[in-house]
Amino acid sequence: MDELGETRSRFLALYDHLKHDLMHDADIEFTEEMRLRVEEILDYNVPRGKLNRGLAVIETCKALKGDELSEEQFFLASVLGWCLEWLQACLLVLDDIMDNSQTRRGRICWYRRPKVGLNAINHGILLKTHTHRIFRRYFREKPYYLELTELCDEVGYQTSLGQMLDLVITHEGKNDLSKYTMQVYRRIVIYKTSYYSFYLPVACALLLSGEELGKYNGIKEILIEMGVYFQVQDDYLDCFGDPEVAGKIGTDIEDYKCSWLIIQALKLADDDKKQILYENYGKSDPISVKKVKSLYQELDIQGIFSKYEAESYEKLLAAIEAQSSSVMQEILKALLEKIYQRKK
Ligand code: GPP
Ligand code: MG
Ligand code: MG
Ligand code: MG
Repeated sequence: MDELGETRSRFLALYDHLKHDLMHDADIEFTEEMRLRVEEILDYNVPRGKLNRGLAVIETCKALKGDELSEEQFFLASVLGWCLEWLQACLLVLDDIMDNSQTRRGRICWYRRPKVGLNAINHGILLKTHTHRIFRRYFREKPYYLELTELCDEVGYQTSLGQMLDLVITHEGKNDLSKYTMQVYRRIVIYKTSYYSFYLPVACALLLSGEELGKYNGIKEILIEMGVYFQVQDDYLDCFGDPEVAGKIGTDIEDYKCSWLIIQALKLADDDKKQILYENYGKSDPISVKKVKSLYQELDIQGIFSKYEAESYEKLLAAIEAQSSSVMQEILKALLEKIYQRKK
């Protein structure tokens, strides 16, 4: 097994331990029924993703140390990594309800499961409260506890505002599709995706390694741009990805989303094509969706995406190579390589 594969399996091995902690919390009088339900919620929603965010905490800690982590350091980095995966599970459970999605990670969305429905809102809240309990249990005595807690609260707040913007803009776009501009788009995705997906794992690893968040100038900006690139890919895959590979069926056209694709199409379309977009975007009937997709193809949005992907990669790489710390360069490059030309 290669090094990454080994890190992954050591990381995965900790999941049951954390789940066990939560199901046998001494402060709560669990019934067997409650335990089973919690276990079901966790097993369905927490461990089955790409684990990018969780693993990034461990990889970043390793790089900052410049050596293998001790057992204790690996354990703490993994606990923190799992907290980010728990947060991700919370966000996805709730996002799928708001986006009326069908599938996630290759299976039916949690809220669409029998006997779940809108109970999933509470399950999302439960998953979030779990992160606080895990934090308290393992980090309470640590010198960085307060800063870590505040960091996670701040990023949670930013993400929630980003999701709010995503939904508000969708509502506005319904009256006027021309509201969808790159400026608006960047604001949404920086808040809803970049902070928690890219800045948070690296910032967590810095605190865990006893370093200051502001130590490396300019990395926050790079991580935010990486998040924008990641969300553009997500928007592309929503329409042109293979649901079998991505594990989810796209909903952005039906949902009237301010997606990167519609912004590009609006920029290129002449009046006739714009008319087609205005008439068919945001409708859930398959014929309308097909018309929008055909128009994307006519406008060669796929070609424009490939160009964007190559340019973003080059720009990010140049910004990373301008970093004075070679360790930080290594960390950021690893993150970029993981997502470049991703299919899921
Ligand atoms: C990705 O948007 C953003 C999130 C998952 C953050 C959700 C934030 C909340 C506060 C619930 P997306 O809808 O494009 O993701 P996906 O394509 O995976 O559904
Ligand atoms: Mg969404
Ligand atoms: Mg969604
Ligand atoms: Mg999406």
